[in-house]
Amino acid sequence: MKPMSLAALAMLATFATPAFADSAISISDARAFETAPSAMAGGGFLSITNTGDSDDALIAVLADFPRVELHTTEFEGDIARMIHLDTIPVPAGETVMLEPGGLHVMFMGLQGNPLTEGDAISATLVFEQAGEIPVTFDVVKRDMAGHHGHSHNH
Ligand SMILES: [Cu+2]
Repeated sequence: MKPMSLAALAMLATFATPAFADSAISISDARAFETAPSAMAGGGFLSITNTGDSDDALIAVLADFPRVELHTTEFEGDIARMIHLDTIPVPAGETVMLEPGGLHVMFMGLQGNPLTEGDAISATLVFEQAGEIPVTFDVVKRDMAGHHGHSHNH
């Protein structure tokens, strides 16, 4: 195959895909709970949809806090315990919900800088395949963030 044909192929590929199609990952409902003034950490929640054909995983969240971790919640009876995860898998064709009582992003080291309703937290999600995706977590009141019936696929 001549180099020209390769270039033509590359162009075809470019035209066949809409902008941002690099990423098979789409994000919605990014929000965080407001926290008490003395809180050391706050939870971030969002929906991650993998519209692609290959599995991906959220491997890190970068934000302007001393530490940001991925957590899940396990219940032993009524006691909720948070467990640190290295990755959150997002299988091909699936939506993974990070929501209260389950998976979440933990913004840590707040010490005296609580999350306040109306704030917006700029963050970068890092995926194994899709790479870095910027996201803004809107800080909302706890009861709004806990809303059910919000968890449908759009
Ligand atoms: Cu946590």
